[in-house]
Amino acid sequence: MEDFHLREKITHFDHERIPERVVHARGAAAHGVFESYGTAASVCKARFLASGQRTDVFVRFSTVAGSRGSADTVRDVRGFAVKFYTEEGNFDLVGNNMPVFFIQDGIKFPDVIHAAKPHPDREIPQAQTAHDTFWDFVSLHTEATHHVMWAMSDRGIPRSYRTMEGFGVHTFRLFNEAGETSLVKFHWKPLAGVHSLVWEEAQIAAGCDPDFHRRDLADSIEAGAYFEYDLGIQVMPDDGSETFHGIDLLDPTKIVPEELAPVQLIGRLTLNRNPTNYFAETEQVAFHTGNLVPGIEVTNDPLMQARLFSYLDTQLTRLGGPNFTQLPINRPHCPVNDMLRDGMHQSAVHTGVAPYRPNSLDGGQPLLADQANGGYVQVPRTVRGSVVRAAPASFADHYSQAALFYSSMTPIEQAHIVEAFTFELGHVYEQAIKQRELQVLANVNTGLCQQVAAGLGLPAPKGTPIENVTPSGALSMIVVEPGPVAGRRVGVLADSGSDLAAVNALSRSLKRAGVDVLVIAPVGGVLKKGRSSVTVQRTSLTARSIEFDAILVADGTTPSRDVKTVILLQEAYRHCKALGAWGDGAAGLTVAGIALDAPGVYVDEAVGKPFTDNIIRALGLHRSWERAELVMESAVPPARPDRPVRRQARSSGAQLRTRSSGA
Ligand code: HDE
Repeated sequence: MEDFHLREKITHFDHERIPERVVHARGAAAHGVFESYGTAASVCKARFLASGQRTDVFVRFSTVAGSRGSADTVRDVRGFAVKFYTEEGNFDLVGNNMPVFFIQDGIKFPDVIHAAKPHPDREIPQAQTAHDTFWDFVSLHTEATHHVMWAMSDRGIPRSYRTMEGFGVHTFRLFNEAGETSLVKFHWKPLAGVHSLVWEEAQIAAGCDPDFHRRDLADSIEAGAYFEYDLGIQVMPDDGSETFHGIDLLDPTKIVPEELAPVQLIGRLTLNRNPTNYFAETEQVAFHTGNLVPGIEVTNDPLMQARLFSYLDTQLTRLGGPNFTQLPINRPHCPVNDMLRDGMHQSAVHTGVAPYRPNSLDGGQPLLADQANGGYVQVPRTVRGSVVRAAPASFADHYSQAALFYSSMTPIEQAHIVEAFTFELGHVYEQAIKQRELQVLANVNTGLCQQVAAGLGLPAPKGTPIENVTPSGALSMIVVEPGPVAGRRVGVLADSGSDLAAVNALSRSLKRAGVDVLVIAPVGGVLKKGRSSVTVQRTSLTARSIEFDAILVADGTTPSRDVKTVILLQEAYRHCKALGAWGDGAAGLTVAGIALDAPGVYVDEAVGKPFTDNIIRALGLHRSWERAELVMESAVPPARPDRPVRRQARSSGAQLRTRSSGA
């Protein structure tokens, strides 16, 4: 014990942990910059929204239910929390990747979270809602219905943080220099488009690479492939009614369809720097919905009001006292002159003798934070009515927007929703809970209820779904025109017999479009042929289909019967990803049982412009959804080991060319 080095080291080690966040414990973050277009200046006086302003930001993405070590790709809501270090102080936009919430009143937050978290007796299941307590709660608490539709949709399993929308959820009140107010909803629109995983990929990733999203964020930024989003606002008049087209703007279970109030873009967020230290930055960052700057106010949404209390309060336990705002990641990037003093972990050395106001001893400093001194002052407004614990009548509508959401989905997205409900309820033990949730679904959409009931083997109850819902096209994630491809990843199967010059040429031309090419070979090392060589980045043992948006087989590659390679190709096929080959590489697809004329399969003679154009177009469409029907017909494409595998002779392009190459 006299060895004080030992004692210091062990003592410090003993106290290295702090409590994880009670929700959103699992997260990953990045630094970046926000550049304002100036287009919001007419509705908001916040200086960081003036034209051309550049503001430092720190963004933390998260899942909600899982603990800090849980997997990234579980079905869950994703947090999208942005801290703007503006010259007027910090503005935190603490949003999610879904525009609505489970509850209308903050007092119910512990209820919904307790229901979603693992069962208190066995502490299982981790990071998922496929269990009795969650469905018990939401089937009884029908205001969650709209949010549950989002969570069961593909939005619950994003492909990447890069391809995820963000929403402020609540309605905010903005005001301009003249003091004119507007009601506003915030949106983040990813430049890479909105895309998700398919459920099987999410499950595979949770096992093979639980850091799937975190790795993607860090690797991409390191490679200079930054994540970009536009910030947009829907602007509604602040006419005293706090409604818009009959939608209660203070109800966080409701959206305003973009067709009614278009999203106007006001600035660009670019995530361009990884944190230096996970604990110091990502873990210790403390977001707070009350971090607002002049020009931005909250509204009387009862969910938001409760958040204003919770985000400050929770840090007292998590970060050990009231001075967490002084931590480097939380500290505003502008001067701070407040009268908060002392307390645990005080790191500021305050000067002066008069931390009170009014004072004469410190020259009257700090000044009153009023309008004249650039302080934060709310726009006055009149409030009338009785104070009661009750929800307004409009909050009683729990189904109309759930129905709107479901009817806005394409058939494949609806099929995924049916599958998700059936999967989740299939994990519920209590029959009464399943039946109750089916009753909820019956009030949303009869077809949805019937299909889920059929999957569960239960009778479909009758409900009273709202007829004649007007769908909102903006809610679907399926694109008909190819979107951007930067940040996508293509795997190329090759070996020492492959045409490596073509692999390099392909790699170069896809790289120009921002697409990364990784070579997958039977074993690691460097492949050499003639004067060409390529470095192997994945082997048949380390490659899993989940990390690739397309998989190609190089000309000259020996068709592999190796089960890992066959699974790699078949998974990509099942997940409707682009597949392709050039030259006799096509035999590699055939041996895996993949029909060369299936949708989204691109075969050509050589790596030329038509081939790379096809691949880029396919990546831009994200998936070849036309294949989904074939996949459903035969869950696994029939492998044909009985057929002798012959290396295909170089055949004419006409024979091999695929549909979308123009044949
Ligand atoms: Fe949160 N939420 N929340 N929340 N929330 C937290 O704050 C809370 C809500 C959201 O990356 C906690 O610092 C209550 C809505 C994100 O660090 C806690 C209510 C939305 C993050 C908390 C809500 C969110 C949090 C846990 C209902 C979307 C992660 C640790 C009244 C608009 C921030 C912490 C990060 C984190 C409370 C509802 C988003 C306990 C009481 C609605 C993205 O304070």
